[in-house]
Amino acid sequence: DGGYAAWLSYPSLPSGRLQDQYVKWCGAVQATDEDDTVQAALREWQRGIESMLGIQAVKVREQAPTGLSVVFGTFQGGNPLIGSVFGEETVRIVGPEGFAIRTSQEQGCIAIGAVSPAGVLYGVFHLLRLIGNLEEIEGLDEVIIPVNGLRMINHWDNFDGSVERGYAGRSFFYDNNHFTNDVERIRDYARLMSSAGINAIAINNVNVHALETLFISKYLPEVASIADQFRVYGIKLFLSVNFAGPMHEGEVCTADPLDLGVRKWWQDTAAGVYAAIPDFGGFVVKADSENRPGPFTYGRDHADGANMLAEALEPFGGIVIWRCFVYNCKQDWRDRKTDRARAAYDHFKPLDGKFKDNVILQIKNGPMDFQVREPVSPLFGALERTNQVIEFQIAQEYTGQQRHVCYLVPQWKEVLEFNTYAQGAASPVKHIVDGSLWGNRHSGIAAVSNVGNDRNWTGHLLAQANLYGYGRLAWNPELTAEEIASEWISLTFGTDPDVSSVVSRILLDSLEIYESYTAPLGVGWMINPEHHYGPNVDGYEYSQWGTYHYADHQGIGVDRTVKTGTGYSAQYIGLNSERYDSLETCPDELLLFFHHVPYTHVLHSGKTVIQHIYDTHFEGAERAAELLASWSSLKGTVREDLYMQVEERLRGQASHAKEWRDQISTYFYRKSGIEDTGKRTIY
Ligand code: BDP
Repeated sequence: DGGYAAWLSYPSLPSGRLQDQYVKWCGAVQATDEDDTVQAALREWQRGIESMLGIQAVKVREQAPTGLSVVFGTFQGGNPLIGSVFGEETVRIVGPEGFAIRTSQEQGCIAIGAVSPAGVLYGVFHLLRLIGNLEEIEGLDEVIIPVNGLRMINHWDNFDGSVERGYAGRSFFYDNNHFTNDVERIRDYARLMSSAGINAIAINNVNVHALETLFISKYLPEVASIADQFRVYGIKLFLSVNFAGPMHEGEVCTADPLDLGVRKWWQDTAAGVYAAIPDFGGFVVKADSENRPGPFTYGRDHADGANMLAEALEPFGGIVIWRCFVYNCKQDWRDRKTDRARAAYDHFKPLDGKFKDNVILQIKNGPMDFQVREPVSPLFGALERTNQVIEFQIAQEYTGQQRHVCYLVPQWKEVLEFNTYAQGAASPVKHIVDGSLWGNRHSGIAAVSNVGNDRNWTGHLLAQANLYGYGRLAWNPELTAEEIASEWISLTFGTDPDVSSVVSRILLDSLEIYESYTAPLGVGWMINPEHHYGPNVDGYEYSQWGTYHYADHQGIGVDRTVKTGTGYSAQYIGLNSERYDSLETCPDELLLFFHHVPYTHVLHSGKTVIQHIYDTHFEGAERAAELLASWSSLKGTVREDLYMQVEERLRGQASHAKEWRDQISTYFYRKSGIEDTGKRTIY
């Protein structure tokens, strides 16, 4: 297996009271809806039950089951048991993707009912998850509804089979400018995604190359067959499109969004897409960013660009997901007033309220680019009249590239909990992205995928926890990082409490450990240019990408204050703006993001900046080595093939963490000339 089944491996459960309970209820199953999705749920249920409990869930057809059973279906599907277990009130509140689940002693069944077949499927995955986590199932009575409407994955897969920022092999959608048509792999991927709650997937890179512009025309039949697979699992397919699409196919010689020929081209193209894929989700667009074409070329703004595409998709119910990752990647590093961090806000804040209501802005969680630590993007809170989704990166581009373990759920939680003060004292990001703060028509969460054709999907087996965790968090941001880790561990490795406590500790400590031996105090980058792996303090320092730390012999950090710096801190609202702008109140972990300080500056922790750098790097490397030691304690307990994969990665991480430690501490020792009070060897 090698990790292929991931969290759907359904490890067999220990015998005991709970197992008896499950066996008692799960011997028979009834799912009478003929719908493909409900039938897929039935297959999933039978597979899970057999694997976890070692029994067959016997399918009961028309007649009511005689003994105890599990029954699921849509409310309108006509199964009398579903009708008798759930009242009208439940049907009314369940919503398009939610489900109700109830153990009815009277009817002798555990029933799952939903409005949509996808809701039924989510309910079945839920019950399997409860069983896989040894939860009681005798007193169930809940209505469960996803908190976020859009729960999306963005693939950065290229038609040639490479994956931009992919760390788990190559694409399983494409190879060598062909579609792989790997039906089984794509189906298993859809199963995994829907079991984690994902309902939208964009299958190609936001950087759309020449041949990929043909996904919306010539290659529609192949795209449609992927959509057919996704549909069964409640997932809508999206495509990234090239803003200059009309020009690529040579029919129109401009991409000006106000040009009638261009508008017509997009309208016709959209019609063609919907003819092939009636439930097509919509377009994802990266425009005027990192050399991609966009409306700026024609003196138009991003509302013009997005609205033009929105108009084309509107008749079919499609949406445009327009990315706010727009900045100048050719800036002059000598100009200390230009600040890449400001860019998204400066571009999009003035456009608030100008987008059509089937446009959604996709905003990266931070103002820069998925660093291990950066503040939350100030655009959250600034757009009151615009649909928006947050964009996370599950792929570990800057967080160890799936060679280091870095469980990102705690980082995402922190971002979602961040209070923007946009509308009174309690305006956390999670209420902006779920649409509740401003009553948006569309809202939710998107994230860059971390999968590839590696046997275990994510390269590092423990990186599966990020993929699973992302989906679960998008479904319900109230789940804790601990709860998510614990679910994932049971579903992947089984319910042995020793395994659970060791793996859970590794996951939960990993982000802090990674942060401690890499770039310090929120300054970011310090990685090798282009591939972004491994330490290189000055790698981007004199480049045009806008990614600076400004370290010299006296101090370090980027002055983003109002008085002496770039003024970025003023993009935040009220207390946040004051807190970041002041050296006294700026939190330590973001100090160098907002301030340029001498190495001797004393942090809230009581340490100087330079001593903090030395200490965290030495401790971090030590703790990285301890991760390997803890994992080793599981040898013989965790399945051998899984054990070995992780051991190999943790070994690599332990030695790479030392390289980080040595380069960073040496660099700052030489720059500052200040001794380490810990008297460790720094060259
Ligand atoms: C950066 C990646 C780059 C992506 C870009 C994006 O380094 O490869 O194209 O983000 O989000 O993180 O468009």
